[in-house]
Amino acid sequence: MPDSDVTHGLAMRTLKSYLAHRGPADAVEVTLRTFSLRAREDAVAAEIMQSRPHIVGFSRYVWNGTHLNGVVRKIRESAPSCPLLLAGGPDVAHDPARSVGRKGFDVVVLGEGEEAFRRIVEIALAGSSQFDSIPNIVYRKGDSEIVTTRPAPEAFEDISSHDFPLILDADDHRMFRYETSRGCHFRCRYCKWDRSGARKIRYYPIEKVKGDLERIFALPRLAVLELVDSTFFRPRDKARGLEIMETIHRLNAGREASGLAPVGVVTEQNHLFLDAETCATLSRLPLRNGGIALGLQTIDAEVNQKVLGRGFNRRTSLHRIAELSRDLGSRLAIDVIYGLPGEGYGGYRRSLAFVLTLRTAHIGMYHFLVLPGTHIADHAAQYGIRYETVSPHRLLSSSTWSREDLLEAAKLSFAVYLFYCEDVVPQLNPVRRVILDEVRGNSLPVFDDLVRYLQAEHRPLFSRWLRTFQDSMLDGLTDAYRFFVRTENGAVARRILSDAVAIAKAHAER
Ligand code: B12
Ligand code: SF4
Repeated sequence: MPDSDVTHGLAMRTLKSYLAHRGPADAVEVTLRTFSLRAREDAVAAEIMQSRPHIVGFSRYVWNGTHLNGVVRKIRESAPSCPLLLAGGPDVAHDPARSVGRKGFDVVVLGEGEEAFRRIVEIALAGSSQFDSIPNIVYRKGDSEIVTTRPAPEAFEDISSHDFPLILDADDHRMFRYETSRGCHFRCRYCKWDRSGARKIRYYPIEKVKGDLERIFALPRLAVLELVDSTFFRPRDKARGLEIMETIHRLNAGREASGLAPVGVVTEQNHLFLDAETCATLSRLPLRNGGIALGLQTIDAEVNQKVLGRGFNRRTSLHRIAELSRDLGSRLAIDVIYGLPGEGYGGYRRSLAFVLTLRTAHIGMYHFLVLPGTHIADHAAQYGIRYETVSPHRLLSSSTWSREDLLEAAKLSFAVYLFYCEDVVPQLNPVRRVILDEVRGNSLPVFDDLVRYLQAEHRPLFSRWLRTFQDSMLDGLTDAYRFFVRTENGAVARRILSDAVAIAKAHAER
């Protein structure tokens, strides 16, 4: 149940495609459903049960775990004969035994799920509920026995053999997520990107990728393609990455020739792997503003190396990122994290101040999540880390971050989103223009003043936005956006805009 109203998550598409091509396809009908996180749990449960499913599979991530538990409870309460309830996804792995039970899921699949899903369906179709032969799962046997099957860390999908097309399935397709490879070459200690931990990238066959892209780009309403690979241009992947980007150029040219708008691309890249040739290729993509995301996280070399386990040469990296921001301009978005172990609020401010000098269209500022199963979570005590035991596992405090520091960092980040990041609240873009055109040097003090202003002049509103923002970044920003578009808020909105422009201009004159 991903949190998008407009598209299905990629996991469910890949699972369905695998089943259709490798599984007992004729005997099953697979329907994909996506719900907003705002949908009521009983309504979601009722809608799922309306089609009288035999098996219901859920994708569980940090952002939907609590909601999913509620939906599962409602299904169990409402259905006299309950379907088999499965869960998979990155957020089941850390505590599967707690998710499985008479009130929870029947089966939890750990790690990549295509083959496990196929085998569960096959066994269920044969009328059995004995899943012991499937590695890497936890399931309820009978009324109360919880079985954890043989671990098989090596059982990662051989996606190079997945030569069949991805089933696109019906939805509005304004945005589509797609992967051409899995895994990551690095193993940063806070990240769960590469669940194999193998520091290896695995690839889908290039002909399949091209075929899928061809069909995806034929979708008339498609506006954005999000490529969810960890990176594209590692030296040994560069030729392949360029081939994929050139395919996208060709397909977009085809769209334009037939009167369709080109598709904007969003992609994650590693600054170390971008050179003149790859930048030139990326520059030709109709990338959305901030379409190329770089996960900088912090400019602190020691934190990068000793705490996060990332190779990081401060001089080279910052120089390279500054060059990229000149070459790729507004296409670039840089991500930073507040709450990282080993650095405090002062360190975060230094990273943010650096990123602001790059004048990118977007900055991603994220509250640190202590994702269970990561090295940092396993060594939480070493950094005095306290974090939420339930999703999304936000940092609560650590040896270097107090609760108050985290709150200050959230306020500052919120102000940067509001008044700096292009189009988060388009009505406030004039403030960004003043900051970019008129403020010289470090612009962080402008945002300190903007925070002070919101606290002094709009305290209830700012507190509400901030509370929502701290619960969910997207919801907090959406709340602010909605405020500014409502005509009944026009007078306050205009006042915030003119006061904020004046605050920024005051810094320009210094
Ligand atoms: C696209 C993406 C997003 C998208 C949304 C995704 C969506 N709605 O579908 C956006 C940009 C919104 C996003 C945001 C965030 N994301 Co994100 N995102 C991803 C990304 C890059 C790709 C997900 C994907 O489609 N993968 C491809 C599919 C095929 O893999 P998969 O989802 O893991 O599915 C496989 C298995 O898990 C399993 N499986 C999955 N579901 C099911 C269901 C069943 C029934 C079965 C049997 C098996 C199964 O089988 C699948 C096939 O093998 C992943 C990293 C990655 N490469 O996976 C991070 C990732 C999922 N995100 C992550 C995080 C932390 C976030 C944020 C919280 C970051 C932040 N600090 O704000 C935000 C939160 C968003 C929010 N709403 O609050 C973490 C999640 C960790 C976790 N425990 O859940 C990941 C793993 C990245 C990381 N660095 O660790 N994200
Ligand atoms: S943070 Fe980025 S580079 Fe590091 S392991 Fe995760 S995906 Fe790979």
